[in-house]
Amino acid sequence: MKIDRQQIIDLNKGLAFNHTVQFDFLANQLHHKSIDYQNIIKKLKAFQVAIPSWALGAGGTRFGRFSFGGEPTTLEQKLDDIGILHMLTNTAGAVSLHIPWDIPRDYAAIQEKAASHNIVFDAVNSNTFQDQPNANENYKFGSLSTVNKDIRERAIQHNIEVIDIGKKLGSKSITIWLADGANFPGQNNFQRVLKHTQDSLQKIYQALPNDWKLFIEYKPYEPNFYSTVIQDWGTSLMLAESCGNRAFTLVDLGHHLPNTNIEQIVATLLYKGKLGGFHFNDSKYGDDDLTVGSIKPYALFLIFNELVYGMKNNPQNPDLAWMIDASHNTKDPLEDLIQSLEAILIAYAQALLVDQDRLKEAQEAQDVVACQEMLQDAYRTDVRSLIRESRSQANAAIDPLAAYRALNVRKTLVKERGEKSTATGL
Ligand SMILES: [Mn+2]
Repeated sequence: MKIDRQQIIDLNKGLAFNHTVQFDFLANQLHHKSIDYQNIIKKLKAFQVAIPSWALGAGGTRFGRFSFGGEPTTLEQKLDDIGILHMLTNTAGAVSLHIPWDIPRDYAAIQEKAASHNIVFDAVNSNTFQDQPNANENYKFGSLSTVNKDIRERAIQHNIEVIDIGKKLGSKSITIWLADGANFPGQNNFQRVLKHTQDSLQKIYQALPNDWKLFIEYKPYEPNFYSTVIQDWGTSLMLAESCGNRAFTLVDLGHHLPNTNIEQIVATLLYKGKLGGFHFNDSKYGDDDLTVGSIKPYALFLIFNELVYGMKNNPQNPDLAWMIDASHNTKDPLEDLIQSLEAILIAYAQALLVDQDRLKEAQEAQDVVACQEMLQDAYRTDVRSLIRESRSQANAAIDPLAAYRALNVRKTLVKERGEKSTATGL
């Protein structure tokens, strides 16, 4: 299925009057506050988030998987789904591939398909957290960190193969997340597994093309429950520094213990020029992979406040890679992704409302109340009509979720692909 641009323009016509009333109201308010809302709209229009190839089907849990009709079964179909998202939202112009779930069979055809949807290839992701069918490696006790030298070498080789696949598609970065760790005290010698991991990452880094970046993700627990080798941002940063200046830390919002001050981690990494990328999702208890902004929208805004500050004030930090990393067990994955993209843009737009110069003045005057008021005023501003305006200007859907439903996207996909199609992934 491919949505025609004209279908969206026609749907927008029906929403134009209400949208204009709401947008004019907000534009007036922002004008009175001397906020350059046109510049914010420009930034929203340009903002692109990579959709992970594993998020287009139903997600699995440890207890089961309930498939969703019309799931994409090939990489081509996954790109078609992202094409639909991008057409509706104007924010999904990139894909993040997971290898080996999505190894292209025909590179030229895949590149052509992506180009036809205006999708670029963002970071590629390696997988040493599960054994592949008929593979020799056994990652039960770890991969890059394990005491078994042969398995370590194979895991390094896998990552180098992933880089080679990415090179053929035009990717410029690889993300490594390690499931390595221990379930019980004494199982691993902490120092030895850390050294193995560092050595392995350095070998992968040596195979990295000059214009590529290496992103090192961290996570405090799961699937191992006693310890994880790369447990936190400090360990990730230390490993990135041991590799070189093209290695960076990647922050996945769900990979923190409850109540962690993620915005402070973001600020610290930006200051050191070592924040490489982001995996957006939300969580209540752990790595819940829930829809972005569905549980802690204020925390998301505070994170974006640091990101916006960093993008303006930290030239030492490279452009960031924005990705969603979520799993959908009960929702239509495409609807869920539309909700996530909306939540990301809302937090970004709110953060752009913060007058950093005035905030600095209040901070220097030690006016705690004024500081808090400034952030909360931005957060409590309903910026949705700004986002709708940015989409309308790009001929994307003013209301993407409503358009998705009005165009019967899922029904059409089920008709095309069947009720029982299953996407690759967990
Ligand atoms: Mn992640």
